[in-house]
Amino acid sequence: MKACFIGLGYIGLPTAIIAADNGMDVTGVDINPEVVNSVNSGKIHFSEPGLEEICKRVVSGGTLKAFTEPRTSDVYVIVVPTPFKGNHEPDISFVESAVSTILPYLKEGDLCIIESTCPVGTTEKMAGVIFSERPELKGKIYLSYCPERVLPGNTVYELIHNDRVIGGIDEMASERAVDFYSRFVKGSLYKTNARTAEMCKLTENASRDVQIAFANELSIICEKAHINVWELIELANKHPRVNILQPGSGVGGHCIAVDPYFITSDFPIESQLIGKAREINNYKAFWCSEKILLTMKDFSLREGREPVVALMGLAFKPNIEDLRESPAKYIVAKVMQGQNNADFLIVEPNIETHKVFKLTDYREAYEKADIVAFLVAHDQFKRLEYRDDKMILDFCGIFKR
Ligand code: SAJ
Repeated sequence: MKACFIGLGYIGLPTAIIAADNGMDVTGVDINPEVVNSVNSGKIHFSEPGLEEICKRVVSGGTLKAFTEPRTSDVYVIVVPTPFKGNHEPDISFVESAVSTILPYLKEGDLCIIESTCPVGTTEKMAGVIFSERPELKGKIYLSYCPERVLPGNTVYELIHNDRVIGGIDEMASERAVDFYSRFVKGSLYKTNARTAEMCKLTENASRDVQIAFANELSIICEKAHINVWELIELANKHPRVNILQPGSGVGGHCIAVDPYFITSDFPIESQLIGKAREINNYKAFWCSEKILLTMKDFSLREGREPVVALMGLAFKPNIEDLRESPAKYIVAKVMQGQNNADFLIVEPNIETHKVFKLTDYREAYEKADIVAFLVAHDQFKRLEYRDDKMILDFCGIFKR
């Protein structure tokens, strides 16, 4: 079976690699020639444990080849980004242009899959585009929506073992997509229609966002009520039917901080809770920055000098190097704005350098700082000893005090 993956990013490239490793003849397509060259030399352009090894194997074995244009295949998988515009409206232009690049290659019997996170109705809309340009293919090709669910950092395992939801525009399209994924997925494959599969992806991430918002709201209440939120959540979770997530400095990344807007933008009146959760999680980052600024002001008034402030973490979540939509990065930028006299030590142990911030070793920053704000719960930070002589703002539960 020949498969052509359009988009060689965080999801498209790993999926193409795993498909190629399971006997498929795979073409990877990306508009960026640097990505194409790096894949053809067996390298991946982001960090993902265990992936490069498999990439080298499939490239040297000839089952994965990358190009800037598609090649004729039996299956086309669209895995391109769907960001949002300034007003939080989804931008599906990359999906639209991916569909137009494969249009000339489509032939009777082909399967076309959209994996990109999309607003409800996108697959039907793309079917409309395909059949208006190529009416002779109506009823002769198969179109499905099959979202991914992998957690960055654990992609190789989860791509193979996670269950998947598969939504065809008709029963036959679902069947064909199940056949395709069953060649490399060991998890269960659940069939549904395209609209439900699109909504399922958005629901999963919106559900996590709402649950994190609950924890973040609790943390703000507890601060005012002089209650340790970490102890509170641990105790509440002893109830057999309660499972509260952990508060942090906000919600980031390219999925959970983005996908709920695909619901709120299409259903603004109906999605009250989902919209509020987004607001709470965004507000949490602002609240953390205000706490740091207030603590700095108190310090200067008391000590008669500007404090040394360690800002611990820039990544969007623990133990990764990914800074996309990171609340920690937002907090650092916000706190440093206009504070020209303060001495800031910025820490991110998972990256070597940053184009804007000068980075300091986490132990050195902790040692030198008067105020320490923990923004991301990296494992390295958890190895530090609690120090009474510092003002510690523990937004992500490093010491849970
Ligand atoms: N976070 C908290 N408290 C928690 C858990 C997470 O504040 O208790 C924060 C993290 O620090 C981070 C954000 O939430 O800023 C998102 O992190 P995450 O680990 O919850 O999720 P992602 O964005 O890495 O991956 C999510 C996953 N979706 C769900 O868990 C429902 C993943 O399975 C999806 O494949 C991925 O989105 C995606 O691509 O959509």
